[in-house]
Amino acid sequence: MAVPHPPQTRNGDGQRQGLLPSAGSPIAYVGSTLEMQTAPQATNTGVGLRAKFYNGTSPDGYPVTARLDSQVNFVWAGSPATGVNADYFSAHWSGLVEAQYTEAYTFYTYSDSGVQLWINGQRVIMNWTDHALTWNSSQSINLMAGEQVAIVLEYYEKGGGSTIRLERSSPSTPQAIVPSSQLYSGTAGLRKLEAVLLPGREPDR
Ligand SMILES: [Ca+2]
Repeated sequence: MAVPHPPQTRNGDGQRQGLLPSAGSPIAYVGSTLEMQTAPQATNTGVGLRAKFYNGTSPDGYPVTARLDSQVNFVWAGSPATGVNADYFSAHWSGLVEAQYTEAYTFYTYSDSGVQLWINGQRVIMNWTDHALTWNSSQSINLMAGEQVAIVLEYYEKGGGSTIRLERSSPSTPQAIVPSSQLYSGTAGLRKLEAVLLPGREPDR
């Protein structure tokens, strides 16, 4: 979303003069010149989340296997991955999720069975129970365009049907599967995370 530039004039020295921004605006002063930082934009260059699969219904310890999942939208008829049980298995997806708009987002899971979701370190969905196909949703989460926040999704299956889906919506985003372009993992995700954790320090990889 483009941010309109404030009206500007030039004085006799050729220096730019602009309307002073209100407190808390994203406009920054650099040196003696009024500059406006470019509003953050979504990059939409994600490739998916890191997925780890476990035998048993606790997604911790050493995984049986790991892979990149471009999105989370699965209906498994049996084992979800080589070496993983057809029943009594669990999964853990992690990485960063990017917002396209400065809006309030809602995240949704559609699961059989147990599910829990963390956004930005807060657990926003908790239905870690045996259940048939169930929708769960988070509270509204305010995000900024281009902002990337940590996401962790955990899931387990015991028997019968096996489904897990991750969706999101915002006022400008019809509810739909979170696309791979807004999910970051691996080196790309770590670079983004490093930039968040170490502001001002450019990732050198
Ligand atoms: Ca089941």
